[in-house]
Formats: sequence, C-alpha cells, structure tokens
Amino acid sequence: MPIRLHRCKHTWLKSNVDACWRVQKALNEAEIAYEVVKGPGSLRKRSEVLRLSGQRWFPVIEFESGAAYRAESKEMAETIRAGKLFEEDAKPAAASPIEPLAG
Ligand SMILES: N[C@@H](CCC(=O)N[C@@H](CS)C(=O)NCC(=O)O)C(=O)O
Repeated sequence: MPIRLHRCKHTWLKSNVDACWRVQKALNEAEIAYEVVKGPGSLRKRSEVLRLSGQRWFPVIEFESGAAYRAESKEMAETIRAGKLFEEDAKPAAASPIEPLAG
C-alpha cells in the first residue's frame, strides 16, 4: 500500500499558497506513489485526522506503518524534495504545531 496524503477535498488553486497542493506537488515531483484521502472542509469534522496526527489541519501524510507526518507544508515539501520523507516514519510523533479544537 502506498502512503496516504490526507488533504482538503479541493485544491482549487493548484499553487503554492495552497498547503495541500504544495505537498501533493512535491510528492508528484519526487515520483512518490500515494493515495489521496479527501477530508472534510470543516476543522470540527476532522476527527479522523485528529486521531491520526493529534491536530486537525491538512495536509497530513500517513505511512504504511500507520504513523503520521504533519509539519508546516513548506517544511513537508522540503523534506520530500530532500529525499527524507521516509525518515519521518521512524520518528516519534511531534507535538501538534497547532492547538486542536476541543471536542
Ligand atoms: N500554515 C499551514 C497551513 C495549513 C492549512 O491552511 N491547511 C488547510 C488546507 S490546505 C486547512 O486545513 N484549512 C482548514 C481551515 O482553514 O479551516 C501549512 O502551511 O501547513
């Protein structure tokens, strides 16, 4: 099974101002196979991504191991481009960069 990119339903802009597209583009350019998992637009409805990554923002990469990788999208794209994405699979989960919503 390839890695999974959890992202917004729509990447309207397909530009670097869109955090999800920034990471998806880096995966494409690095020719890394992935499945897209489209999540809800509302932060409050993102219980699956909260369970996976401890926070509610996209994008999140889920490895085959079930581990999740979430950082600022620019950092994620740099990690992918540097060929270091799979090093994140072995790391313990980082503290959430953004406070999750209650509930
Ligand atoms: N600064 C963050 C921004 C992440 C971000 O804005 N993610 C969007 C999806 S592309 C999101 O989850 N938005 C939820 C919202 O605005 O309610 C990053 O670059 O990773």
